[in-house]
Amino acid sequence: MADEISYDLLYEKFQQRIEGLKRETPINEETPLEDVLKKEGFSRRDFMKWAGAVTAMLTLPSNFTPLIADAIKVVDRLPIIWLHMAECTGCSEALLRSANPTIDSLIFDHISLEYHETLMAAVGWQAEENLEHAMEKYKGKYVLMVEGGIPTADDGVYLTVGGHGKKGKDIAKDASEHAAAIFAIGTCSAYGGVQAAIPNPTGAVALSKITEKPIINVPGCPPSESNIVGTLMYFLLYGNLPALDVYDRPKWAYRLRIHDLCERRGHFDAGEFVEQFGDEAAKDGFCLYKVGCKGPYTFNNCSKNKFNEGTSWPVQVGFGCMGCSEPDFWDAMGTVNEPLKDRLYNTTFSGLGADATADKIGIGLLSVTAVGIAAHAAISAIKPPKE
Ligand code: FSX
Ligand code: SF4
Ligand code: F3S
Repeated sequence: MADEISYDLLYEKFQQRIEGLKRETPINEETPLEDVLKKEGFSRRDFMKWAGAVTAMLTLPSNFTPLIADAIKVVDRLPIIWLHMAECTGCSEALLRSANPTIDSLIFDHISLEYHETLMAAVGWQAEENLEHAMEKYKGKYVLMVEGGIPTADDGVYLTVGGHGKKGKDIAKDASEHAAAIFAIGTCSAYGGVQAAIPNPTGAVALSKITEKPIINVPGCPPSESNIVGTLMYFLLYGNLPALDVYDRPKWAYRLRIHDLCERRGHFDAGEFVEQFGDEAAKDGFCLYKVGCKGPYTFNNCSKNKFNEGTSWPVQVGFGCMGCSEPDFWDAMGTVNEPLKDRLYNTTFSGLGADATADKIGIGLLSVTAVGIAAHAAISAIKPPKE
């Protein structure tokens, strides 16, 4: 009953928020989203299916689906500034460069991207001016999305942007100052990423080390398009920040371990492991733990949401999870093709172990899991490999 009452209130709150946004002038005055989707061949049914999936993803009851469908139509009232720091642009690619556009990518194309270095037409001084104008015009209203780690060694000289040679760390700090919400998109921005891996020559750090402002981390190398759009939808609906775990990741997306929802989990529990890539067990789709899967240590929803238009995800194609949404995974997750075995994963970014769990369930619980995995692996090691 208590839940029903709170959902009623939430429904009302969302309605008010959407009505409020409707009263604002759309920044993107071009084609309405419905027409964009229709032109790309998406039916009303496809759209409602998408809205239903987002509703479920945000762990809202299914009667919220029409509201989500309504909300997305006002997404172009949110000005977005997207900054590139040190990275591979995989986060932008993940979202925008699928072979056929998805509803997620079309939405992202449609929203008002006031500044995005790899997408905007402007170049040189004009681009720099665009950023300054957008920050001024939408002061306190824009959503800032930052992709990439931020070099700080030698006062940040390893990342400068534009003709004035402004340092990445200063651009990110300035843009953070008057943002309505800040998303660190990808593991690089959330935790430093590949350029922060030992020996980290450029002194790359997470966005959270550059600004005091609250940040929502959307890690993954890259994160899925649905986690990026879902985080945006959350902000659109609630108008505030989602509940976050100890690493500032939204709990609705990063609450569970890869291992908890993995389609190969039954094989793990049965002690059926791939011993080497290409063996019979690999063909049978057995568990990838012994060839390096870090799913037991990694919090993300990849098995549910998948990548590339929901086609697949690492474990499905036969390669273990690398732990790409965990802090310092390049260094802390060991060798890619080898299991961590009984090594506890407890020396990471900010001194917390991933094993502290999304909700601080406690080191103890994971220690038991980790020991369980080691024992499990040892037991299966003495079993003859499956023919
Ligand atoms: Fe690349 Fe983004 Fe990895 Fe980093 O994704 S996919 S290196 S998280 O910042 O571009
Ligand atoms: Fe899936 Fe990896 Fe866990 Fe095996 S170890 S069940 S492949 S997540
Ligand atoms: Fe990354 Fe593991 Fe998902 S490597 S993409 S968190 S399956």
